[in-house]
Amino acid sequence: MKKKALVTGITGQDGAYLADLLLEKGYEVHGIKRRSSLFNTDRIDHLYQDPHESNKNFFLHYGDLTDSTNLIRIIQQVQPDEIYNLGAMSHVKVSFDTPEYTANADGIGTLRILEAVRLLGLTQKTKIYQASTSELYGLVQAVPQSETTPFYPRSPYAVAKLYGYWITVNYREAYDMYACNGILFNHESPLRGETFVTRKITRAVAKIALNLQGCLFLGNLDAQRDWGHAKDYVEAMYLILQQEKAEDFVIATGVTTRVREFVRLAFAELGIVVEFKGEGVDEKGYVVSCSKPEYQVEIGKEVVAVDPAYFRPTEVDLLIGDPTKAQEKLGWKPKYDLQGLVSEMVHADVELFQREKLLKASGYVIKNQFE
Ligand code: NDP
Ligand code: GDR
Repeated sequence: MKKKALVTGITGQDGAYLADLLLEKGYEVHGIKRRSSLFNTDRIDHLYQDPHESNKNFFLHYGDLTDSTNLIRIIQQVQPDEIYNLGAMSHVKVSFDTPEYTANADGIGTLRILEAVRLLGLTQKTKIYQASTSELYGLVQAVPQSETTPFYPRSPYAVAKLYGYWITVNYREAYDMYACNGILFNHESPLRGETFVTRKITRAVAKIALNLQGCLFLGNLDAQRDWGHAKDYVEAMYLILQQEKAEDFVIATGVTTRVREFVRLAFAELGIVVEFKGEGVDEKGYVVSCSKPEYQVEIGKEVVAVDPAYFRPTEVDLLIGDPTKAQEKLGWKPKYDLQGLVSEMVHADVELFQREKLLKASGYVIKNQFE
């Protein structure tokens, strides 16, 4: 019998990589997708199977984490061996604009999954992975952050995820459920949402190099993040649910980098050297040299500037994770380093915008200006 996995947030960055991994491992994969007025399955379109095919192993169900009736219906129908709860309003800055919705989807949504499994009598069958986050650490208490570092959330998103974290621990202890938190530090990829800082940078660098954009406006250039690759991190999610005992794990690289440095590395990938001058809101990045003939950016051009609109009411200044427990108990080790991650993201975006440039030259309108 094939194992069955149910993935919420399957249309997101991690959902797409996890679906690939689980299908590779022979699982029958079920995903929950939200109804939207435009197609929202770009990241998983390659997994589409004709509904009339007999040997299907990939299924999508309409649903939403804010609606317990559909969660109960889908879980009853699928009877999953494993649930990966990746669905969330995952943008920290946006959570300040939509705090109540974020609490509902990210906090109570987690409770709805746990409670559905309990009500359906599946506590001894279904293992649950909860997508917890390094944002729980928030205001720095100690570094590097490990499973025992105290939490101090700094956004409506992080507070909602704090509820998700503890309700997962509580259901594990109260009902003897196999329910675990993966406390994952930032992880990125070419599939990363366009408004998260790394993807915003790699898209802009590609566009600037191809003369499709003038300047990149960013918020806090001093923030430090522990950035890994999503492909490595979904492997850890899977491993967390394969242990004998349900436990929580920090997943991180143990290396931290400032936003400013990520920008430098991304430009350098295309042979463009950028130097920063000035301080605070007046800080700017200028092109010093450009060594690759295919990317002609004017020397001295201002390519990065600060826009305070991107500042957050409360910021998380420094994240650096301690993955020792994951290394020792899960045998988890990332395959990508930061350089490899930056390189893959930048070149994927160059390819994307080279195609867009061709379309533009042929008279097509370029969409998606709202970043
Ligand atoms: P994305 O934003 O790329 O994906 C989020 C997914 O959740 C999308 O499929 C989205 O659907 C879905 N979703 C949003 N709201 C709801 C809802 N109300 N009901 C059902 N589904 C919903 O996030 P990532 O893939 O990057 O992250 C996956 C999970 O891991 C999230 O929970 C995130 O908070 C958490 N996390 C992420 C980290 C990271 O660095 N990437 C680090 C630590 C934790 P749609 O496509 O329709 O918008
Ligand atoms: P984060 O990721 O908030 O860490 O949450 P994001 O990429 O949005 O921000 C990282 C840091 O960069 C600074 N920053 C900017 N951020 C954005 N988005 N846009 C900008 O223009 C900009 N300029 C500077 C931010 O202030 C911040 O310090 C991500 C999400 O995936 C969460 O769901 C997840 O839980 C955490 O990572 C771990």
